[in-house]
Amino acid sequence: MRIPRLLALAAVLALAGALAGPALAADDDCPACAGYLRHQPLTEPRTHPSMGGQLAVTLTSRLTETTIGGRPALSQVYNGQFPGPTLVVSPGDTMRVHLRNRLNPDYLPYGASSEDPAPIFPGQPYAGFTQPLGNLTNLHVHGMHVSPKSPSDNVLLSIKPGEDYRYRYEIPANHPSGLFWYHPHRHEYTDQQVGAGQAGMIIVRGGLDDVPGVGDLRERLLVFQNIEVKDGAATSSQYQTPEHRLITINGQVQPRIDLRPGETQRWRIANASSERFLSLEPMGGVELRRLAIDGNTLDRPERITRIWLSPGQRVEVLVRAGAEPGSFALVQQRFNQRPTPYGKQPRVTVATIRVAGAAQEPQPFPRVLRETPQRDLMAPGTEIVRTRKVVFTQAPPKFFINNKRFMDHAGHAMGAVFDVKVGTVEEWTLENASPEWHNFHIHVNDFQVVARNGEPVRGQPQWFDSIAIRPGHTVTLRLPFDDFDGTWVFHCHVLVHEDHGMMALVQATK
Ligand SMILES: [Cu+2]
Repeated sequence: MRIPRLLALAAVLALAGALAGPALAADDDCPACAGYLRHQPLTEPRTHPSMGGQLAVTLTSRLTETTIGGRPALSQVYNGQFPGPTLVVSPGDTMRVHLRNRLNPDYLPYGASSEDPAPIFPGQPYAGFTQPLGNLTNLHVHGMHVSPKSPSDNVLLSIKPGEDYRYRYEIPANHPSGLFWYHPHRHEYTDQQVGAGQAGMIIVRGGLDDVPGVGDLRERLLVFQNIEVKDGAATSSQYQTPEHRLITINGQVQPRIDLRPGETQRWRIANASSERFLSLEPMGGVELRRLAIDGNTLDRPERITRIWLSPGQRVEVLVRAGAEPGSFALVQQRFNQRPTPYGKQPRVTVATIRVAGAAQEPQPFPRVLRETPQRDLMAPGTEIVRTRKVVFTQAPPKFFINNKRFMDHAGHAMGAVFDVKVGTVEEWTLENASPEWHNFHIHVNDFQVVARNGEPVRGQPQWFDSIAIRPGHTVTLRLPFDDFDGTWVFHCHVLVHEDHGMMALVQATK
């Protein structure tokens, strides 16, 4: 092992030297990246495609040696992979996931609450947070419109170490096509498990795949995660110090993404980090058009210069290279997530876009992406049966929705409960009455954003499953409760907040 790794490192250093120039100077902005294998061509997670309407996969949750940035690292992942495998299905399919919990049985037992003083990483910068290492787990299919009842997407399940659970998801025939993902959702332990790398993508075929000028392009998948590796072991992002904040793409550190001059590629991009907001910007070389958000295909492509992804969100973009060859940094822009020194995220280079090789004739961007326009709950005649307020407040390490905390699985203090009727539409105004960013995410049904700070949204309908709320701001949504009854959750997708109480229940009846 040692010699090939040294050779690989030498090759990388040589390559980095060859590519060094003004466009690449910015990649010195990542002290945490030093020592990892960098500038390697982007690779992608392995895929498990459905056949004949069926997909059956096994996901084993285990603390094991995986590879991060070309180096071995001990972490809790699925099937030894960081990130986990990509599941590819079609609307109408049955997706079976055999989840095997092989997490360490010596971790703290069921019932250990978030308030138990068990600091596991000494000197952690976000004082006041304590989390027992959790060996209970479950699975959530993020963004998917499937039943919330067992054996489908019931995130209130708690699967013990050594036990197995067989999920079965019936994907509706009219399910949207696009990028979704899976991750653990066991309250109290979600942050540490997702933060350790337990995440994988779900691609639902169709939609954009059939649009000329999109479906025929070279396709790439970029899964962003954030992680810290200390002494060969991964820890959750919340414990990171600035010099250790590593943003990986498909488990690689600062990979190289190749395009030919004039070429257009279709990138599916996911923010699978546990708490990091992404504001990505290419430093020249390419033009961007946004095609879809959170698995919702837009009516028309939108010109963008930055790719904004709050935790849990996905986006699809067309990336068209200019005529001039060169190397261009893809940077994560500076972002102030919290009013603490630790909350200031510095600008950092996350990848290199290399435009090289034989030129292609640039193709025009498509004008229309859908045969039928998106549903619009701002249209006249939309009946709103109820309006509500959803207020996000905090007194770290306690986090609240409407002054209530979601506490534990033993039935104690389960947070606010919203009773809704299947087949109706409600309007909720989210208010962030705290000094840091939050990110509202709801299961089962997506929502349309209709106003920001009371100002109506203009342009084509904007559908999401997760939406960021800036401190002191409001976002107004219209939510349809289609098809499914049962109990599910909405919460902040900054997962350390969710684990510390910022979650509430929806109870939908027919
Ligand atoms: Cu939050």
